[in-house]
Amino acid sequence: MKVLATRRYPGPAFDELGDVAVGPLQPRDDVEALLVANEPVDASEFPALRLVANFGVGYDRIGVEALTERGIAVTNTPGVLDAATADLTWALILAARRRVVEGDARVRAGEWTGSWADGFLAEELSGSTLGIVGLGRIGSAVARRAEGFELRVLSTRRSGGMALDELLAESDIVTIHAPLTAETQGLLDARRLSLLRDGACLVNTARGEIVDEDALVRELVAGRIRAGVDVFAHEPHVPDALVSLPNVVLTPHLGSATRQTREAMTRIVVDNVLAYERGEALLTPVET
Ligand code: 8YV
Repeated sequence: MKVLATRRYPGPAFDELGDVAVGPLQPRDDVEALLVANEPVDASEFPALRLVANFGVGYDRIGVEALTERGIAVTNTPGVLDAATADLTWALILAARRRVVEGDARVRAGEWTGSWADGFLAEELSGSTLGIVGLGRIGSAVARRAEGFELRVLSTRRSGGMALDELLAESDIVTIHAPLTAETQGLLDARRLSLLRDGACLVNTARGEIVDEDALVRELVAGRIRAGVDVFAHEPHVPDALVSLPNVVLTPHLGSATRQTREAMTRIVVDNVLAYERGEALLTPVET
């Protein structure tokens, strides 16, 4: 198959594809398989296209329905990034809750000039309540890690679980692990964000669009809550207002960014392409 990849995806498996074109999604008649990282695909620009293999579990930007209608198969990389994303979630929970980045900045600025025995206090982690919005594969990995920190865990899930409003009002820390869909877009709107407890901590390693970003900025500017944010509504744009705030920790969409996980993602992407070429069943097809 003639393959176009939007970048050289990490790890040795990539080389098994042989002669791959690497570059942006520009119209081409010959391309039969696209390797993308959630970039929108316009099938009319690739008349020979038969397969889109996404490097990532979330495929919200690709336009899966339009592709499926044209008989183009789509695959993703579920499972292999659960641990890495759960670990980054905990890094953000710990950093935001214990003011780690703020402390680092104060040390670097030469502002640590005496004992802070009487200041720079944060809220204890152990004994607090963690609310997981979306108890799927990644949410469950976050929940397993919560046991070690002795947290009480609440959760919502696609079907079942508790009501979201109740979870928001009862949690000290809220972390989002839902896919971006029509139902979850703007799920944490201004009203729901206002339900968060004073001093609560909100962490998002899922998708920026699940939270009303302007409303989140307002809550953070008001200093009412803390946050750890890995994903944004218009990546790589980060709202200016967030950059100078001490009560938010910002990372550049790093959830799956460990060498081991990214290489495992490439392995799945490549195995899907090879399976398609051999006429075998796809490993991880996206079903619509
Ligand atoms: C990205 C992700 O795909 O899996 C997902 O849904 O968002 C990530 O793994 C990855 O960061 C490459 O952009």
